[in-house]
Amino acid sequence: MSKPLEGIKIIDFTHVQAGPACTQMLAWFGADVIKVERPGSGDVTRSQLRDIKDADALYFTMLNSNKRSITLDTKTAQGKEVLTKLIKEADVLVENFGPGALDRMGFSWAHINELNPGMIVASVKGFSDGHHYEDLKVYENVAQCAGGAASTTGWWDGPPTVSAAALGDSNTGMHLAIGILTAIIGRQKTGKGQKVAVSMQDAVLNLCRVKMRDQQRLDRVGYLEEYPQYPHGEFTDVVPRGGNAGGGGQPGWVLKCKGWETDPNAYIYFTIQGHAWAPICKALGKEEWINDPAYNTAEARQDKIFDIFAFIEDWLKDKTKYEAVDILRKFDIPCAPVLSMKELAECPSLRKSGSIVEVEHKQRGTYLTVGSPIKFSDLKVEITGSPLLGEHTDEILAQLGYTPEQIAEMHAAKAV
Ligand code: CAO
Repeated sequence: MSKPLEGIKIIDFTHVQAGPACTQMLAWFGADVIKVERPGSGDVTRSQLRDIKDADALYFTMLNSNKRSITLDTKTAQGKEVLTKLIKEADVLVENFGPGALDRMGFSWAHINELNPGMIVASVKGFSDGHHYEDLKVYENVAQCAGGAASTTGWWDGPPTVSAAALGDSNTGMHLAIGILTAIIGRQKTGKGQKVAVSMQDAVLNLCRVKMRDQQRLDRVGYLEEYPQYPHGEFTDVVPRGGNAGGGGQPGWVLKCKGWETDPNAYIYFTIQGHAWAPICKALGKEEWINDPAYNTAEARQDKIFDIFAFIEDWLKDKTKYEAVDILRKFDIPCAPVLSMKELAECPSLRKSGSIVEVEHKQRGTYLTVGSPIKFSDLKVEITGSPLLGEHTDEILAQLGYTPEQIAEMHAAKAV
């Protein structure tokens, strides 16, 4: 079966996580993604946090599957010539170098556009063009701090806290993928390429949209009723950190289950959905709360929400997180066990759906990776191992029309 992005050629000039996550997803869906790496070392993640001596690290293999790799020193004349040829025949160039690096290399947007007017140039930077921090280099947690995630995450009496989820890196890559696909569709109508840019700060902020909602509510009324600070605590003029509170209109909290004293993940997340109040009371054996005016509206429950959570924790104390969810699911209560990475890695449902997959790698044997979270009725996403450094250099050069002699000369000159 032909894949939807087959025929789209992407120059993958990305490194670390934000860019590679974007191009990996496009490769899964059929694009020919050519990862361009510096000879000798390649993407820094090949050697970062290694668990097997001299083998590509999982950091690299889990972000670069389904790609081809060419090594190219793009600061040499020969390297520039090869990159120029690639640009002339590719559809998209994706990069996430530090600000100005592509220009310094001699491949400004204007020059690329001249070489190939249909080319889409997609970039990740820490901050957007023209921003007063546009010159800054940025990593994940820097972006989480600059994008509003850190100031609104964690405990009210603790410092700003970053999330383990890659809101700055992979999330920015996903935004960029949407931008690239949009530009490809745009090009079908106009024939013209364009520049697509996503800043990590903007991508984080986009996911913190509800916190910007809360800032405006706070400005207007002076409190936020779904936060643990309401009604007993104090609000200042900025959105506070809300611990594990539900961010929407449904109060929720992480609650202890049987075994929490020794198992750091023996918890469930429990949501008190307004219209599920009666089933919640039935599940907890507290039917007298169903029509009690002190409990039967969200407003009435607000000042005793933590007493209610304490009651539920008492109900949970003789149930494992799995047993608890098995009971609560029968009452249609939104909840889930808190799952560790080990539990996720071993989860039969995730294996069955292809969300966790084992793939072959030439150096590592098999390794586990996260498969496509997007499922299609007409596309089976197959994950293949990441390429070794320069594994496809000769093949790609030959496809560009270089003879074996010219390729050997480039190797000798260390241009590839
Ligand atoms: N051949 C020759 N030179 C190459 C090359 C190649 N194949 N590939 C890269 N280079 C050069 C670049 O041209 C650049 O050179 P100059 O600085 O001399 O112009 C240099 O290598 C690396 O540039 P860099 O600034 O991208 O690298 P860094 O390690 O100092 O910074 C990072 C890394 C991630 C902080 C920076 O790239 C960045 O801010 N990127 C944008 C934001 C981003 O994506 N961050 C997320 C990363 S995931 O956590």
